[in-house]
Amino acid sequence: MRGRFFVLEGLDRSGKSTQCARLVEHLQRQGRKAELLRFPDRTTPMGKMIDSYLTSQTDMNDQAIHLLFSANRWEKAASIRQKLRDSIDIVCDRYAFSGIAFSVAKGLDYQWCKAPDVGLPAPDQVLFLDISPEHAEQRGGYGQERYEKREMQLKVREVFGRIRDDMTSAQGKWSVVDAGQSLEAVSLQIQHIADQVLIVDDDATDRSA
Ligand code: T5A
Ligand code: NA
Repeated sequence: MRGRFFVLEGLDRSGKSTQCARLVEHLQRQGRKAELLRFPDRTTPMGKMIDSYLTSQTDMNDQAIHLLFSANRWEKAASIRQKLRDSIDIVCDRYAFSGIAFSVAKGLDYQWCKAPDVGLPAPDQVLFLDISPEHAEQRGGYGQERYEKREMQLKVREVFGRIRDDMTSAQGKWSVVDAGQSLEAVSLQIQHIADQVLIVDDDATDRSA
């Protein structure tokens, strides 16, 4: 059976990384092969350029950094498809939705931003961790990276809403999770949604966004 592709999205500090790790454990407890993936993947040569941009060590044109984020996903596209064929579930910390949301929030054109990611493997389920920027700010480590400013986060949240409204069923399902709850409560909500995805009999391979 084909692996399932889960994507966690949300504002900065909404708890994505914490919940991705927990979802991988939840899947593995059920005897499934599950692996964690994250974007940006800062370990590749392109990822290192992205990291340098996010930590404000270098500046880059808005279009150029947008394409770099997308290229960083394309680097992994073939391996994602292969893992899904090999019955490995993938839990992914951010994906193309973040790519669109942050660049559009900066002022780039929505359709232009969507184009470079067209054709990437499509997730089965997007879990959007929703939190107000005010609440996210109270969590540890906030404010160190480039986009961690309230005005920017408010715009990003708005664009995520537009992406959700635009999404077709072939591009995956989108569920909103209240990320302002306790760690445990958020995990339970995510696990419940994930379990629904596991029981759907879908052996289609190579679904594309
Ligand atoms: N970006 C990304 C683009 O512009 N284009 C793209 O294409 C992509 C892929 C870096 C930036 O890049 C942008 C978006 C980002 O601005 P990143 O590396 O994913 O992306 O970095 P962040 O999103 O900033 O990741 P964070 O680590 O800040 O946030 P997380 O993963 O959402 O949060 P997490 O799990 O690390 O938790 C943060 C803190 O809150 C606590 C945790 O213990 C931790 O201290 N916490 C909770 N506290 C109370 N209650 C809960 N329920 C909690 N859940 C977590
Ligand atoms: Na994170």
